[in-house]
Amino acid sequence: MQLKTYFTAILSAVIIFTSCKRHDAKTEFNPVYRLWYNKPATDWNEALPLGNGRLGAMVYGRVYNECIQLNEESLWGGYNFDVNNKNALKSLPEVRRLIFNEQIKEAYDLANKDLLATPPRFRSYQTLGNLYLLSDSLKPYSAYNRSLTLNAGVGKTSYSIDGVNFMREIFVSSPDNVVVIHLVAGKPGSINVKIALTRVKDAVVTAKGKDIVMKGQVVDKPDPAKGKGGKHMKFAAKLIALNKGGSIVPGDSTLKVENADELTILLTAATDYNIEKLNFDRDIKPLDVCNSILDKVKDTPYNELKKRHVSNHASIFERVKIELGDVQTDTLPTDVRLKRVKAGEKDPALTALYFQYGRYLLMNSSRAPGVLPANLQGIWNRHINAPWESDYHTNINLEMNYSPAEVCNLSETVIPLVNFVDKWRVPGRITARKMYGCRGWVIHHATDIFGKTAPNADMRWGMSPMSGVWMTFPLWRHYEYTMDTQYLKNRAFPIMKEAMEFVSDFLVEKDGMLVTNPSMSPENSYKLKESDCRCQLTYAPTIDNELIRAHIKHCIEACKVLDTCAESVKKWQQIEKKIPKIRVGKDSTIMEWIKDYGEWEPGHRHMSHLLGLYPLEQITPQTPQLFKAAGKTLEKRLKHGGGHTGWSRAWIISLYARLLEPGKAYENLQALFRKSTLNNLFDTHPPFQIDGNFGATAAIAEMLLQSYNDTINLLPALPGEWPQGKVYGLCAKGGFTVDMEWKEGRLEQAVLHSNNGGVCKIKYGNISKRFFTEKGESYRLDKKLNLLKQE
Ligand code: FUC
Repeated sequence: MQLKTYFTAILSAVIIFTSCKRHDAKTEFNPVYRLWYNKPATDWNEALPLGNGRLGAMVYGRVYNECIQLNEESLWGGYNFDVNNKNALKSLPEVRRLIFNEQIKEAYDLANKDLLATPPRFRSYQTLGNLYLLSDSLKPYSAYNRSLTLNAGVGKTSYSIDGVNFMREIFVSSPDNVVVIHLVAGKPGSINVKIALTRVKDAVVTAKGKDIVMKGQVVDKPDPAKGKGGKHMKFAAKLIALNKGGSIVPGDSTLKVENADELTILLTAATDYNIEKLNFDRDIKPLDVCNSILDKVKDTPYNELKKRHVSNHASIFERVKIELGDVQTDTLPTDVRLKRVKAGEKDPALTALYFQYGRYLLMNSSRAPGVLPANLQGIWNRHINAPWESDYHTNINLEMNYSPAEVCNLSETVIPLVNFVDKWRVPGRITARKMYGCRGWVIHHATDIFGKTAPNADMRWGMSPMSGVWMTFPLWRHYEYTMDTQYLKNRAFPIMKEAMEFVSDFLVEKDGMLVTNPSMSPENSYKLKESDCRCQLTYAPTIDNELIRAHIKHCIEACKVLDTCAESVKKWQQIEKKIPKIRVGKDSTIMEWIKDYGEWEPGHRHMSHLLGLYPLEQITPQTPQLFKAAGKTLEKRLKHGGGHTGWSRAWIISLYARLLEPGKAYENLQALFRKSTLNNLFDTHPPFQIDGNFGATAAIAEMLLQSYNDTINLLPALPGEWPQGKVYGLCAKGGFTVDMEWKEGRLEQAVLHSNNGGVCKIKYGNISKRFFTEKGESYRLDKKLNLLKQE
């Protein structure tokens, strides 16, 4: 019997592990998915995040003066204007000559003057403001608890005063596009609160009837580093308070709720940002947007809103289940568990919770109704001027944000990123032409929501012209996991191809090679022989060569799938031959630069030259010399203090997973908990930066499942500390979903769900199998990867 027929015959026998369960009462209270605390948050880093991709809320869970810090994804300072340096094209040849001549200081001075954006910096993503629930009474309370249940997406605060139980629930609904807060008490008429909505600047708040309205416009001060001042983004927020029993008395800007039995607050917000224009759009009236959202929901009972929210949320969240050890009931508050782990205790269930939290954060900062991707803080930011502007850093951070998206079964979170990258092409083409005289589109190391594509900040950080290429990788990966050829044809490939046009034009000849110039190895510096130059600018840093080689591979594969661009493929193949190869230096590590320069900071946080190991597929056990050198490179970085930022540590975990070193991966995961994790499980750079959460979530997945070079590798870096466990619903390239169970550190069984059909190459330890699959069917494998019949 043909393999294919054989498999088809046994399909009905397959046990399906994964199921997208409907929401039921259990969903909401599942302790495995709960972060909880026995005291209110003392600062923002203890508050608990909720979001729907567009609106964010950080809940402190305070008793008398509850604070909920709010965000709307597009509320930014600044605006869209041309920042390309007019002198760039004229000075480019000289910058290139100086770099080739190793006159790096001179090159830096000239580039900083003539290539850097004018003005060099942009403004920040901003908080929307705070919602307060204030109480007059300061009576002592007991039985306090606050929690966030990840699979339901519901936050809860409960306590008791004078024998009366109080409970607040909060969620941010994606189907209804509102923040919903619900207050109940054990005794009728017990709810007495003043509701206030505030913002530190640029807003006016008024109350009327049962509504509070905030209307604002960002006023930017003139700043030579950031551009003209003026009245820029318009925004609005509106809340409606709906009481059962008692009364609501409006003040000038607050609502006083007296003796209510129950209270529901519905809040939404909007700006006049229009992603199509990468700018604000005065045809959009933010308050009208708020009104139309609220009009649709204001008559819907609370329970109905909650049901809609939870079933939508759980349908995405519950695609993946994980257990990394004995299921631990969460009898200890999350901050206490974290503290114990920091002190060296084992709590695999906390790792599982942390993994699920990463998924939770991504789905709540990057999906419809939102239109923008997750920024450096996802969507949660309390500042007017945030650290690094809470921007989109494209020299590792934004890429890392999306590293868990596909493998962790959250494919739709990539869509806002696809749209945003697509929009960059308009300003990116202008920068490519004006700065470099090139076709295609380019972006450098960071951008705002207005699509600034010129190199910004300073040439010590800004000169990363391959960032656009890098940013196409999550787009290509979306195809590799979904195998959606229409998406590839209509969305991803046009963006990839145009990025390749830029590469083709930007590369210059040097010693028979094709090299990038100017460029840098993100944010790291090298020593020039006998000089005190702390040099960043260079040509053909290893990362660029890895990026270009990978991009050419992606583009050629895309052309094959789409049966197009035969002529271009030939040209790209010619280019590929001339791209410098990854090389090993005198200290047996991967060379970071085109020459074997000494590093200024051998423990630097960026691991740019190891991109070929993870997430790319260029340094593998099949390239043993590079594979060994990659291990040495990591060792050296760590020996000199590498991994000191959360995201850097997260990357190290993935790198060790790819090196098939579970012990080291685990050790660095523990270091991440110890050094870079806040009480609300947010990653800290420091301060809070979300890329570490996302990078570590992807890294945990990478320890359990890898799929690259056409092979799915089961449990490739399973540490001894997780001897027994289960994971259901991780995704693999080629359109597969995988469920696994293991015992005593060994695979027990796996189920492979084929979402697209086709050949599957699968591996566990030394065992490899290859077989055909039918679309929509599932295959159960035993510990030796033999196919099982129905039991
Ligand atoms: C990169 C890193 C920094 C920081 C910033 C937002 O440039 O080098 O550590 O994470 O992004």
